[in-house]
Amino acid sequence: MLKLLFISTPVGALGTGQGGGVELTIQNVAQELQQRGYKIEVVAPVGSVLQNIPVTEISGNLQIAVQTQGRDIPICLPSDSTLANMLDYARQVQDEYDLIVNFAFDWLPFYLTPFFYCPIAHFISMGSMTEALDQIMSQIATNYPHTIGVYTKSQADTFPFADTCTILSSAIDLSLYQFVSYPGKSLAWLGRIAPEKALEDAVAAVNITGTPLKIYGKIQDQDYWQKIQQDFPNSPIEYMGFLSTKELQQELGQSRALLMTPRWIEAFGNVAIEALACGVPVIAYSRGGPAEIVKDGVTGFLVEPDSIEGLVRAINQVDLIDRHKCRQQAEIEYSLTTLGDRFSAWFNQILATTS
Ligand code: HBI
Repeated sequence: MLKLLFISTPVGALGTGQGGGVELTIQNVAQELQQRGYKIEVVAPVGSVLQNIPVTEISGNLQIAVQTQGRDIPICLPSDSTLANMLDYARQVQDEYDLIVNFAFDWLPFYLTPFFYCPIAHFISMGSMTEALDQIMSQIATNYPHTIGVYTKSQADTFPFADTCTILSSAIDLSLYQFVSYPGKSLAWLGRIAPEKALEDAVAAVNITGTPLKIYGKIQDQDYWQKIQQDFPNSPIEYMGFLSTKELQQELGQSRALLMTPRWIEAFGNVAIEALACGVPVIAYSRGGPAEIVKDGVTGFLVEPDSIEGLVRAINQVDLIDRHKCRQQAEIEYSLTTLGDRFSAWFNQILATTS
């Protein structure tokens, strides 16, 4: 069976939430392929934790989150870069593996691809971010066809090399999520608390409806979080912290609906399928990944992007949604089995063209 080396996102240790949705993707892909007999090793920053997957921890200084920079930022690496150290480790052990799978959304792994003799598959977990990344990714897309994988078509469409991307969607371990048919009163918002996720829109909406809103996720931008609380002093919101999947799904299942208010083109929106798996309808801006997930009027509502009134209207109708349909959609479209089928087909295609 194939031996795979995964290179993690370098922005934070796996399990801290700093890496957002891609942390879940690495856990789920590694878990499913290991179950199918693949030998998997994950190279990740010190402090990384995965369930039952061997992790090689690499020290050094973490990479700055690319979405906090502008489109024209120069390529940057801190001194003693964790990313560079991970790639040097991969270089040293590459002959023990059939394929390297890169999950870092950074310039260096793309630039170094021709320097490796082991083939590299690049899974990219966001839409287009900077000119320098678009350039180097386009070069790899041209010189190494089919080696770039994405979550969704709308994510791929943000890149000049859209047509060469392999669309892999996403999935969750459904056995970790329990269906809840009778929820409590609260709505939920879930994700990294940072400007691109536009939490302020969800707060503005519940400020109008008066519906309690429970907020889960890592506070990535403290000033941004403080500003929201100052702008909406009396809104019915409660910050619940960053929970593990186990704790999160227990809370999430009690929600009347999940609000998703991405300001950017959300590449996928793993939180949407986590909610559906618990029977929780999703109210989302009709933009990016969530627009490809939510079946409008059936498993939630798609709202005109950035429209607070649209969110309010959807909140007032959400009890009409049949929560069984939400769980059903997760089971049909987002199981680990379908994820494993797509990733192994992608890897086989790459190895067939590089051998
Ligand atoms: N920024 N530089 C950098 N590298 C990443 O791998 C990265 C990031 N920002 C966000 C991020 N990864 C993940 O949270 C998303 O891809 C899901």
